[in-house]
Amino acid sequence: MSTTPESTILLVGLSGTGKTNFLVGLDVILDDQTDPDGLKHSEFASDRAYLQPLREQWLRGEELDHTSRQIPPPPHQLFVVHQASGTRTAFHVPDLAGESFDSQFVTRSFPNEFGGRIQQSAGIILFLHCDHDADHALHEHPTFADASPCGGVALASATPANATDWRLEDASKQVKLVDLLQFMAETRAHSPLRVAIVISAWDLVVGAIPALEHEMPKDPARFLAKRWPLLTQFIEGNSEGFPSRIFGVSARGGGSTPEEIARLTMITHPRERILIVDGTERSNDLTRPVRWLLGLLKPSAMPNA
Ligand SMILES: Nc1nc2c(ncn2[C@@H]2O[C@H](COP(=O)(O)OP(=O)(O)O)[C@@H](O)[C@H]2O)c(=O)[nH]1
Ligand SMILES: [Mg+2]
Repeated sequence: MSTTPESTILLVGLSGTGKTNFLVGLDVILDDQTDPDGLKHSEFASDRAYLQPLREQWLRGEELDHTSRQIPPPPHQLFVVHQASGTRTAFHVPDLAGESFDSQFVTRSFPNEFGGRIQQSAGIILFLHCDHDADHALHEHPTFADASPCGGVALASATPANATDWRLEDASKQVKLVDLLQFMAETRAHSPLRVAIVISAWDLVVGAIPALEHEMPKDPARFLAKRWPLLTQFIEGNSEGFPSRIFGVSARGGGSTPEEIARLTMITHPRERILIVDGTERSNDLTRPVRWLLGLLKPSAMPNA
């Protein structure tokens, strides 16, 4: 049995992208792992003051409390064993509020502590919510269009009325994320950063009507390429600096209407609420992205085939 040094895995994503639900779902799976190649809890962290109440909310099907930016939760520590190889490891998973990542775009800085974590981390899990728009709504400022029927004459008066209303924080989500990745690469002095991309609330994609298949492809890599093209091109064009793998994840298992909550709480084994799609593999083993980041995922499992 080997023990690897403690690592840090960062959960990165803008607000409301499924980070906290993932952390809780991961904790549930670590307790009830059915994949012989998956990770399991080897022991509990002595301090579960952050995770335990959230887990209880999750089990009751409730919406989880919003992660506070003012009082950042302590980085949660997980002790795991990889049953197949006998490797034991521990890692810190800080669950930061999405606003911390939003504000990086505006202030052009990270808290020092976060910079240190980026340098040490084994990799990041980058979260996108399947229902969020990567871009601005098109034609948000239609005054940019040439309104003059006779061409050119009206150019001087075509100053967009709303241009001054635009603020840096209004930049599109995929621009913010590409900027964030560039910041992280610089912080790490350009040593490669493994990025597990998680598209969350995947149950919504699975349940989408066939007519939406073109807009919401059911393969996570195709979904990313379709809905987040700038981010996809950035990651693909910089694959040496950002080795990546794409996952579709339903960590909560469904919505938050009373009917959905009733359905979720009736499921006998809570782990069965969870779905992860990794290429052609479907399971509820949320440790897959973590295993990939730690180099413990079998190479035979081809990504996004
Ligand atoms: N349908 C569905 N919604 C989810 C899932 N995971 C998270 N959500 C919703 O996405 C929103 C943000 O989730 P949360 O984990 O708090 O995101 P965070 O702000 O990144 O920590 C909440 O309204 C969740 O209910 C899921 O698996 N399925
Ligand atoms: Mg959160």
